[in-house]
Amino acid sequence: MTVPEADRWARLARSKEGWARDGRLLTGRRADPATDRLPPGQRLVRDWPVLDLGTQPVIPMREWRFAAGGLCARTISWTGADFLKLPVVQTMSDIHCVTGWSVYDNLWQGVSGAHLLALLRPRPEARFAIVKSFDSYTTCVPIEHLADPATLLATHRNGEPLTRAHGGPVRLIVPKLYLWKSAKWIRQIWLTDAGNVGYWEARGYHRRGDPWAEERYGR
Ligand SMILES: Nc1nc2c(c(=O)[nH]1)N[C@H]1C(S)=C(S)[C@@H](COP(=O)(O)O)O[C@H]1N2
Ligand SMILES: [Mo]
Repeated sequence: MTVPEADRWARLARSKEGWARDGRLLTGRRADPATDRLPPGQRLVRDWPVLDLGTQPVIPMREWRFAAGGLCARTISWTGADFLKLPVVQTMSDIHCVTGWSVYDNLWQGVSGAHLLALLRPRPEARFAIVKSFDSYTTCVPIEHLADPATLLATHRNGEPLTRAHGGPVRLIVPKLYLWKSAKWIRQIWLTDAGNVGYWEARGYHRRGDPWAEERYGR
């Protein structure tokens, strides 16, 4: 990354902190996913933007390592080869970024969050998944959203492997929450009893982040 690019990313991160203080894009409306396709304050875009903290790690699948555990019966440690042996599913969903853009009709392919949870066997007190990435990004996802049938540890979009810029080789896709929960380049998922742990959550963003309830900021 060049210096001007690094500055641009640093400025974006700072303005996003300001948005949480100012309540940017809040409409005060609630929308119903059954009847309204676009959540309040969102606009549809055609091309999928790239948004991150400016460091895009290079991880070939053969070097990818992943761990999961925490408040559950099992601990998991996968290589890329282990991951590629898991059952694959496809889901179609829309994505909604808290900066205001939405992209419709993404066909995702990967391992379901529900399958990961079935392997882990969470304890009853597990309420959040703390997700860590290779760029040291973190976020928290309520466990019921990890279990949601639309949630994937995704490797492909629209039949193509995820590019590095979009989080390949493996990223989380949690389409029913704002896209900052969909961590790119995932390396760890840890089940805990408390949320609000994460890069944006520590900077004023919501612990759940439901676009239909406009949970952009706050707890
Ligand atoms: N590892 C990692 N994951 C991340 C981020 C990041 O900086 N690092 N940014 C989040 C934010 S704020 C958004 S909007 C989406 C953007 O994903 P995209 O670049 O594929 O559109 O990734 C999310 N996941
Ligand atoms: Mo975002």
